[in-house]
Amino acid sequence: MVHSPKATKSLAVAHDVLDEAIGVVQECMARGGGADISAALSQQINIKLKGDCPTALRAVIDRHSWTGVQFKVSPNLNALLEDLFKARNDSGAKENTPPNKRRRSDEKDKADTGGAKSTPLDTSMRSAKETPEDMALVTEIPWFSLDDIDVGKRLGAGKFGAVYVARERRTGFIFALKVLDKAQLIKHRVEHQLRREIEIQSHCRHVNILRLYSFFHDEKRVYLMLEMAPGGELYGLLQSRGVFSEARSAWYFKQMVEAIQYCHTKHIIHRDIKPENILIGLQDTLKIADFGWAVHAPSSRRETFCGTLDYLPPEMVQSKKYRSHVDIWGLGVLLYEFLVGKPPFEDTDEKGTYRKIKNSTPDFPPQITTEAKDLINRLLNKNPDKRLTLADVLAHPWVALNCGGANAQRLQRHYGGIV
Ligand code: AK4
Repeated sequence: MVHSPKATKSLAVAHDVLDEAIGVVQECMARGGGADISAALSQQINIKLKGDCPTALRAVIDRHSWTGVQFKVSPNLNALLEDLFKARNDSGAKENTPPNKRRRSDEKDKADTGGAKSTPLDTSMRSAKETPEDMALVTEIPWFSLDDIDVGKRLGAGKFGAVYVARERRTGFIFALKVLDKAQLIKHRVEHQLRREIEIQSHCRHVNILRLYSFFHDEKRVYLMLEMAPGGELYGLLQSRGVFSEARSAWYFKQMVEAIQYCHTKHIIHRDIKPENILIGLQDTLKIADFGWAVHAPSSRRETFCGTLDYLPPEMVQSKKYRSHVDIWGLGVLLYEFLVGKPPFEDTDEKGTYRKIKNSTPDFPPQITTEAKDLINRLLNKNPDKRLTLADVLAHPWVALNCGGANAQRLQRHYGGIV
């Protein structure tokens, strides 16, 4: 879109003002809960704000409320915003499109709930649908800060920050500390995703799921305290070996099936199973990590309670029924990649991969056994209804052959593992 010079200038002002507003909101956050945002804003940037759009300001507040700090928004903020709105119209800067206009529907009223002062601990994981059980879990989690821990060697780095070995000073407990840059999280609009990940992962207790012990944040960063997985990413091991033997694949695959089975009993669907998201713990115990794409499906309790299934259209019934089937497909792709060294529908471009996923059956190199092929084909059934269930997977001849009977002890001896 081409703007007039005047509009471009007011757009630039709006950006500056927004940056400054973010600064104010962040400072309020650093001071702890219950900050009076309207006083701070009018005191510090009232004059400059004249060129800005109030929606953008509301959005800034909304976008920071995910950290759990509750802002006290007194009625005079609304007056201030109305005032600014008028000022903006008067100055003719109508084209000002706030960069942060998109709002998250389930977060939008959070900024108005302020009032009581609360600690970061009990507000930081609060959501509209919180049950007493959830609250009990949240309050059980101890609250840490950087002063409580020693940070050691860097284990890895990504777009949002790095992972370090860390030790809790009081107990000497070793864990992995993932440091995420708040500005990056906000820039890429993934605050919500992170919040969901924290909510889901901190509720999971399974040997094959990486524990999220706790988390905390300061002015600039969010810190995740994670279970240490000394073997690093499974992706790295698969890269260096090319492929895994059928015995090793079966050992790994069974652990992943059990982890996903656990998730599904808790109505959690992972949706992003791949070697990059799997870490290696002690004695070849695999740990699923990164629940950034996971969702919490409605609980059966709620489904029965609502009792409105009779009225649902086919696409809703289907989506409910089939949602968890994506993980079964994901396990099929994973097993193929273990045995063949590349994903089954790989192509030169995304369009090609898309076409293959829809229409092709995977090709198998000659060394893959008939039983393994059979299992993979049953997991990669295009019809979600015809895919194996997780219980069927564990009972499949290939899994039974490789992980059961005499082989069970052999695997246990060879790989160890923590069961
Ligand atoms: C490595 C050993 C969400 C959003 C945006 C434990 C990020 C080791 C490690 C370890 C996340 C995550 C994660 C778990 C793994 C952290 O990665 O190979 C390093 N390494 N080596 N953890 N032991 N790494 S990362 N959960 N979640 O990053 N979420 C996230 Cl919205 C950006």
